[in-house]
Amino acid sequence: MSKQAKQNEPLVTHIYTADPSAHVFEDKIYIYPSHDLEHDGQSDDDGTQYRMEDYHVFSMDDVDAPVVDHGEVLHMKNVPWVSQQMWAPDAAYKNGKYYLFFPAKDKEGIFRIGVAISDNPAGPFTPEPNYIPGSYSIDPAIFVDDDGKAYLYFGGIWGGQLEKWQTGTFNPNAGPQDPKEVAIGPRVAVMNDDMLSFAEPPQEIQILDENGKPLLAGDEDKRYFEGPWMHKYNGTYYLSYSTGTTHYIVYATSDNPKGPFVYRGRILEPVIGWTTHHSIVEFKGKWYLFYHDASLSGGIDHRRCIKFTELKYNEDGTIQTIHPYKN
Ligand code: FUB
Repeated sequence: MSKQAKQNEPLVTHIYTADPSAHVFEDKIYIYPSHDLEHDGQSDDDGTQYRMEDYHVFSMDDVDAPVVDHGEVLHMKNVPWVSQQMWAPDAAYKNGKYYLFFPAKDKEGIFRIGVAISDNPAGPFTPEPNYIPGSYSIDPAIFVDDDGKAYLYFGGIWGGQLEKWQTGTFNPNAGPQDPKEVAIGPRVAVMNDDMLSFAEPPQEIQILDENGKPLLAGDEDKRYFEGPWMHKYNGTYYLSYSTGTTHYIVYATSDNPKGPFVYRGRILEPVIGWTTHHSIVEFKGKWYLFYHDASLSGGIDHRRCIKFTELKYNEDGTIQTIHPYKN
């Protein structure tokens, strides 16, 4: 079941998909998205409506080629530690193998991050029996730098439970931040060479405004909410993410993959649906933004569809803002 890829149109229409993490492996674009389920159940700020149970992998030989569905590559029934909600995944190539990183709730209802391994970018993936020790929250994004060092970025507030980890242990009663507090940052951890464990405890990333002051929880059009992505352009590290409540994809830059990062601007204006989540990849000398919206379902937040569009830089390295519904 394949459909010709076209920019700004759903890449897949036979199932609902979201949170596309795109990479170039073996000269093709591979996409690792969430697989949204069609249900009419409860919807709330904790994201109960995002009930995903499995992952499919998609590939495109080129940006105008058919999108191939490689089928179900991992199901939660085969992951011993998972109880529910397999949310946004990502993948990396290292040691001659492909590693799929995915968040899900453990048997105690706490989000953790697991790894599954394959010899093939299209899977299927074999999960490790336990989640990564010391992992928590959601939205893993794995970045392998030019020197081979792998960094795992992760974290999401509200349903992603990041507020509950501010003291280092899980506090189920921790609530939203005061708007005057310094905003909670995403986390980064260097992976061990086996890609299965952290080489060091995760660190919180600082995101500063243009004047060098940390963004505050009340800076809702700029502060971190969820969906981190890391890419490198002309030697600079670009951390991009969703602002959640204000529905932007924004970015901050640094000369160090662990930051601190300085806020630089917007990449994507709001899309149809509450969530926005993206990835950025270079393919054949051009850069592309993969994103999702809820247009395929007529705006139902948890029935989304993955899309892509070209992303352009200005000469000074800033990114041109994309307006998803304007030509
Ligand atoms: O798809 C479930 C959640 O919605 C993701 O983890 C978030 O980034 C948001 O897209």
